[in-house]
Amino acid sequence: MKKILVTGALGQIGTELVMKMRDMYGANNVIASSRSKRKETEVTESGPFELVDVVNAQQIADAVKKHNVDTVVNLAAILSASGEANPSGTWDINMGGLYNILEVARENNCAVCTPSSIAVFGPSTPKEQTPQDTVMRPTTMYGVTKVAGELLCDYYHMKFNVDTRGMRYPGLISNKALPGGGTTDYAVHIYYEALKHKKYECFLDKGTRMDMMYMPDALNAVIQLMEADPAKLIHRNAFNVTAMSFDPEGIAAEIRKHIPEFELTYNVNQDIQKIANSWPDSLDDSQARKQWNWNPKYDLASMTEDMLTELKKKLN
Ligand code: NAD
Ligand code: AKB
Repeated sequence: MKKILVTGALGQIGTELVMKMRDMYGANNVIASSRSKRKETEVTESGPFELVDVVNAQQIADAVKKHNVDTVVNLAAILSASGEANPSGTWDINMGGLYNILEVARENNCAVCTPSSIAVFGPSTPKEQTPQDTVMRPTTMYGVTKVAGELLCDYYHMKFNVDTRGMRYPGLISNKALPGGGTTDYAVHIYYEALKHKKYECFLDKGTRMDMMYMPDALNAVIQLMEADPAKLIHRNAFNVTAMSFDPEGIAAEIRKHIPEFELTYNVNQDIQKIANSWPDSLDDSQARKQWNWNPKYDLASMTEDMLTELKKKLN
């Protein structure tokens, strides 16, 4: 049975991943952690919880030893839009935190799963069907830390035999925790505003196409990749994964099938638009499909139906 430490566990992914993994592996085998605990939530109360700031290597090591951890899922990070407001903090947390986790993992024989992002790509990357192995020259601090992080994880595998794995997530859409300061966040906010006010003012321009995925598929991706037979993994850090690709008009058209009077307007944030323009329009995830049977379940239509149903319950 695995003993898993999740860092950054109170964010958009951790809020749902911890609960799913506690169901699968047993509540006491999944240790949620974050650098602070502002309130009690089901994540902090349904199993072990530790205060771990990933910039503090001793706190990571203490949690790993205390709970006999054998796997770390590292979710602590600063995302793209917030990262441009604080590049040096983004470097310290995304790179310094990952380095600390890899060192603790090397010393304590832990496997490490760290999500990467479509942010590893940049303006010189092929935009359509972006291949698994291609040009990676990102123009955001977040992207720089994600490329360097992928290389560092591969290095720890090659040099020290640490079992490191990761996937390049696209924008994630979910209905439990709000997203934490990314370029793709509009695709979550739009559903809340559609239900609350029947209109949404988008900070990205029409025609801005990016890859996206619904949270249930994103959770399956981590678990499937962590469980994958290592003999079948040619790549490790990190796999392209995607489920759909759309622009603001595309998601609005889908929402209008359920809320016909929904209105979409634009008030473009040029700084965030620049980030979105530097990312792919669509990813080729055939290597993940081949090497560990990646196969997402939700497309734009089924995700929209589920998002609106779940959010209606939450907002009522
Ligand atoms: P999030 O911002 O919602 O959560 C990250 C959490 O990390 C936050 O709760 C934050 O408080 C915490 N944190 C920040 N600094 C910390 C530190 N020093 N020590 C401990 N915790 C700290 O992010 P998320 O969406 O849950 O993303 C998790 C991972 O997935 C990140 O690596 C991110 O780059 C990656 N990812 C996310 C998406 C997405 O759309 N959500 C897409 C691609 C990749
Ligand atoms: C962001 O927009 O920063 C994230 C990501 C795609 O990495 N959602």
